[in-house]
Amino acid sequence: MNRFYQNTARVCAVLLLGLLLGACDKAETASYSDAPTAFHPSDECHVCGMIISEFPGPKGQVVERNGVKKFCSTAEMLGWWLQPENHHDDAKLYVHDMGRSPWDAPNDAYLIDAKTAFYVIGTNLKGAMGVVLASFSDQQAAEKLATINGGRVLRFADIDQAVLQQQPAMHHDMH
Ligand code: CU1
Repeated sequence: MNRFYQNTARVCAVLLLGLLLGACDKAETASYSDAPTAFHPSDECHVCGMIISEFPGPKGQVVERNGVKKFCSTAEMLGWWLQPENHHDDAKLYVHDMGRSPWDAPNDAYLIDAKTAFYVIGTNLKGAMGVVLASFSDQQAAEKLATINGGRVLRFADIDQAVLQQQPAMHHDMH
């Protein structure tokens, strides 16, 4: 009886070891992740080169197989994305969900798919480079901001170069 259990335990240990080794193998081959990463205090905007953390409001992030690009604002990322040469099939676009973040300190735990987000344009909120587009995962949260602060709600597909240029760039007071 004892011997039977000993043998069973031995077989189980061998099987378990095999599973663990297999899992390690997989982790090594699948190192690419298209999940968003946190913004670092020294990250610079891919377009304008400014330090992203110095600005309030939602930021943009593009995750591709060949790397991650970070942007000081949603508008700056969308302007970059609207250029056809930047369209890559594997690109994932992210923006902060301002329904779950204070405006001055967007929370990297709530980076959402930029293509399904709701954007509020025309508020008096301060952002970084370009027109301020406040991004939300929740339509009602976006509409609430538009009602309270002025502005209107746009979808990803509504945003083109004309939208991005319809207001003068809102420069953050850097001095
Ligand atoms: Cu920028």
